[in-house]
Amino acid sequence: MKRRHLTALALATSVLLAQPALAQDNVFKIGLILPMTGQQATTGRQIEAAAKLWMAQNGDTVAGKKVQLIVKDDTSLPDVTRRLAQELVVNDKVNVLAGFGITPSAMAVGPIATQSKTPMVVMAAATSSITEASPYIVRTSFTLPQASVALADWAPKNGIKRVVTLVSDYGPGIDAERFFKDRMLFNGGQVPESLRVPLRNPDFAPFLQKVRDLKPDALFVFVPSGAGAAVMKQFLERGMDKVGIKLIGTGDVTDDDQLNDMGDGAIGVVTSHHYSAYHPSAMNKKFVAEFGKANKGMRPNFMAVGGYDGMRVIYEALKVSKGQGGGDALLAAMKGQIFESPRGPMFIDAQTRDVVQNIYLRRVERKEGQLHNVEFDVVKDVKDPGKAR
Ligand code: VNL
Repeated sequence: MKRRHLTALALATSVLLAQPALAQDNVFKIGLILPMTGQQATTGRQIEAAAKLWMAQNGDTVAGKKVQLIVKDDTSLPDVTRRLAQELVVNDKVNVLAGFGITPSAMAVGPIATQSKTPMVVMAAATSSITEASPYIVRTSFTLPQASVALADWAPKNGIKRVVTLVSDYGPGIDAERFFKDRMLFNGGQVPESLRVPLRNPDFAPFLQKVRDLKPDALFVFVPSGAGAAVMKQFLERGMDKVGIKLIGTGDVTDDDQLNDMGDGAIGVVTSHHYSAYHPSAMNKKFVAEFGKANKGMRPNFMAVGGYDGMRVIYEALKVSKGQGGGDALLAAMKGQIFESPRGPMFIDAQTRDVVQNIYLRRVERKEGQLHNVEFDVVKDVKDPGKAR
């Protein structure tokens, strides 16, 4: 009697325990770690909005599972990113880690992805070497070498032979500086000076004064998304354009999130990048319109498209692996994906897990009353040149 009672109790307990586990099995969790506050908050806001748009357009049930997005704010501090990733893996048992606004945050999480065999989709950070921080990393943003080389090919052919570089002093800036400079020299150009500004609270004034004294044909700039408007403002205030110095850079500086507020001084700035909100495809027009409608008219920037395509890669991998086989099956199904993105054609190289995509040359123009990055040339299917070194 006593024994039967115990068995019944044990049975009841195991059923109780099994229930949440069963429910858990039918949920697919994406831990989205982003800078939602602080200096890089625009990146978090753009990517979160894009991920939510993707889910609104494509539903939240994939392969019979309910997709749950868990957004965490790392304030762009890598120690916080690491702690949040740990909690998401251990406590929330997320199936995928995603987001990563800046390189140090992505680097901090690589070992956690490897140890827990959790695919990690890098939607923003863009230093070439990030994909080497874990075999579980897949990237849907871009790399700075990828974006910089095209501009160093364009510049000398267009009367810009002497260029001073000015970059944020960390991973992506150092990549941009090195690949832009090497390619300029290869093309017979000159880079008389390379300047680096701190990532946190940069003051561009003393650097711009130095550039003014050097009087190059152009100043090449890389600063992370969100910092471009400050560079543009100080560049114009110091009258750099008036003394004949052009501003060029990767598209981070004429970021679509800020460009329209930069004023007519931005007109004519040439940049190279993988995404413009003005990209003339049907898919992009729909993306921009629906993104704006869902977010009080906000214009998507290259961060948004990295988040949107990252969600595509995750959804497709879940579909193909049918939610079976855990992180390894999911990762395998992310590799080699090829699809049309609002940016244009896009490919996740199965060997490098990095993005292969078109890089466009664009010039800021006023179109339909708004400032836009208008594409005027394209280098097709660019692989990250950083991987060959
Ligand atoms: C990074 C690269 C961040 C490019 C960015 O904006 C950017 C990075 C926040 O790798 O840290 O535009």
